[in-house]
Amino acid sequence: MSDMERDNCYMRRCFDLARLGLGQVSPNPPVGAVLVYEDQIIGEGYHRRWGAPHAEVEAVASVPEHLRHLIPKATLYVSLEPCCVYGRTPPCTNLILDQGIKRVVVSCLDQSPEVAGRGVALLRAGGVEVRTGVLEDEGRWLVRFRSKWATTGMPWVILKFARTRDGFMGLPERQVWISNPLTLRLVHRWRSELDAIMVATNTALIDNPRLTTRLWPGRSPVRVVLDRRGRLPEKLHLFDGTVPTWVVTEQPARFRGLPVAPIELGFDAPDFAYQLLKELGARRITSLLVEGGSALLHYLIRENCWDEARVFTGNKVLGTGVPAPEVHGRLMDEIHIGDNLLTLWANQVTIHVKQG
Ligand code: AOF
Ligand code: ZN
Repeated sequence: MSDMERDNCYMRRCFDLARLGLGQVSPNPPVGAVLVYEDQIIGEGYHRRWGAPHAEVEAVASVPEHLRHLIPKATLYVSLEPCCVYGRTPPCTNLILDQGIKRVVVSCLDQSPEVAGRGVALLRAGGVEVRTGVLEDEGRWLVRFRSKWATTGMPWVILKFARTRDGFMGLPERQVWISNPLTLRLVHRWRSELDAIMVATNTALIDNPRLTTRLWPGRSPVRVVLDRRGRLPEKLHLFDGTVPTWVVTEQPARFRGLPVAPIELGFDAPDFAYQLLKELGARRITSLLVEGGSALLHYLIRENCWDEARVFTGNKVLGTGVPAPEVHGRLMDEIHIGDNLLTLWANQVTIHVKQG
């Protein structure tokens, strides 16, 4: 194996470890780390949940007693630039320097303004050899929620919808079933990995969704529902109090006594979408899944307030109905899942990270 292949190989292990923290670490990014001595992994770890030790700390702590003398001679691979500030935990740069580690390999820099390259600079100043940019596109993609939130104060917005083969989302006033059991479960997995999920009034009324993670282990995201005039009935699943639910409305008094937190916003404001995303960001929502309906999806696309789209196309043909939005972005992947085709898109305008 060449040096480059070796670095790529251990970085992939870091990514796999990092992904184990998805859905638990927000608003922190998922991060994985491995310690390698002479082509043997002597320790590895990942950031398990927000407030818990960082990946580097876990990796160092995992090295068994009889191998600890090798730590200063080992290379530390980390999927993200090590932090250099006292936050919930002490800086990882201190740990690396204290342990006498002399070589660190990093995928991408931490775009959080308090780090942003200073972690790497501190290590280099301390005599550590640091290689950055290993599988960088993939590394950036992994931390995209945190990067967008830390640099803009807004969540990463993922549009999700299903369309018929002839481009309709459904019939007016009626739900049309396009998903299959596999794609349904996949959506629940996505929910478990994201901070919040949003629907507008008509979807809440017509589908009466729960928006919970029932078909995959993990927690349910915060539910955000738009109800400008406060016309949603109290008996909806969204108001069952099982999951934190925020109602964006011009009529906050309407929701007194219900287990929901109103967010009062004027829907006519020209920058409504921006205000809404800023408000969610201020509440530490770093990722938002938008599940409909059609008007809300069209609106967010028109306002260019989306970052990623996950579109299911089923086999049904309706001939008429509610037109599905057109997504113009970079096609990242196409995956057949039973009778559905899943297409994954990235917004080329807002995107400041690329996929590997
Ligand atoms: C790392 N390793 O595993 C993670 C990092 O609030 P704190 O103390 O958890 O620190 C937040 C900072 O650490 C912030 O810059 C975030 O991007 C980074 N996360 N850093 O060295 C890790 N999860
Ligand atoms: Zn750290």
